[in-house]
Amino acid sequence: MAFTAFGVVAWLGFKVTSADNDAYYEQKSEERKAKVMASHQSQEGEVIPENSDLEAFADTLINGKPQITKKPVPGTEAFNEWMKKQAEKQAANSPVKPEPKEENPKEGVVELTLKALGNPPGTMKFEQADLIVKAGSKVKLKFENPDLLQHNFVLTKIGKKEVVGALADAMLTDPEALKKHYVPKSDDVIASTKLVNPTQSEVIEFTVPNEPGDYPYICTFPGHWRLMSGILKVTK
Ligand SMILES: [Cu+2]
Repeated sequence: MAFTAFGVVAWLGFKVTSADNDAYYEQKSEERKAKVMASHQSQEGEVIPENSDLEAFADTLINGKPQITKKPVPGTEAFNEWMKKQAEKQAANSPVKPEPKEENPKEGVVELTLKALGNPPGTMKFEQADLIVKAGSKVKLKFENPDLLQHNFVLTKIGKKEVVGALADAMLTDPEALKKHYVPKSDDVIASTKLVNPTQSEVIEFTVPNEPGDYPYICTFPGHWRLMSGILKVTK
């Protein structure tokens, strides 16, 4: 009996300590992330996105040729112009993010704008981590891509982010993948845009499901969805 009691106490002790450790490591990892971001931003000029390597690799696999970067050669007039533009973009993108606000569906179509994060380039994130809309609304969504990489927007059914993400990754071996804009053919996909090129945008219209809940949205360019995702919060 005493032995069992000791076992329970020891187990509880372990639980508490391990929870503390998790929080500690999470905090440490947040700090590390902040440091990395700060060091990126402190560098003059732009950081060459490591993730473009993945994209170039994917392109090589699919098209058999490496992707040609549009970045101008340093020292040229075009490069100075490009640097200026990047700096302006950085200034425009850094202010505080707007709070997501609930739209009123009763006035016809709800207009939403979702942006890929363009700064730092190649971050592979959406600027808005969530959007809020009422169940059954008609939505007109503008997806803007100010990033240097191609991205899309794919809305999935509740809890289907991983399923659709895995289907997207599997498209690396599909020779038709680019034609399909890397959008997997699946009943779990509710709405999607094409693959939107850098500095371009696309507007799509769709009807929000009637069932309230959290509907994940992801970019299905292979490898992006693990970082590049958000939640469409559907309310009653
Ligand atoms: Cu993407």
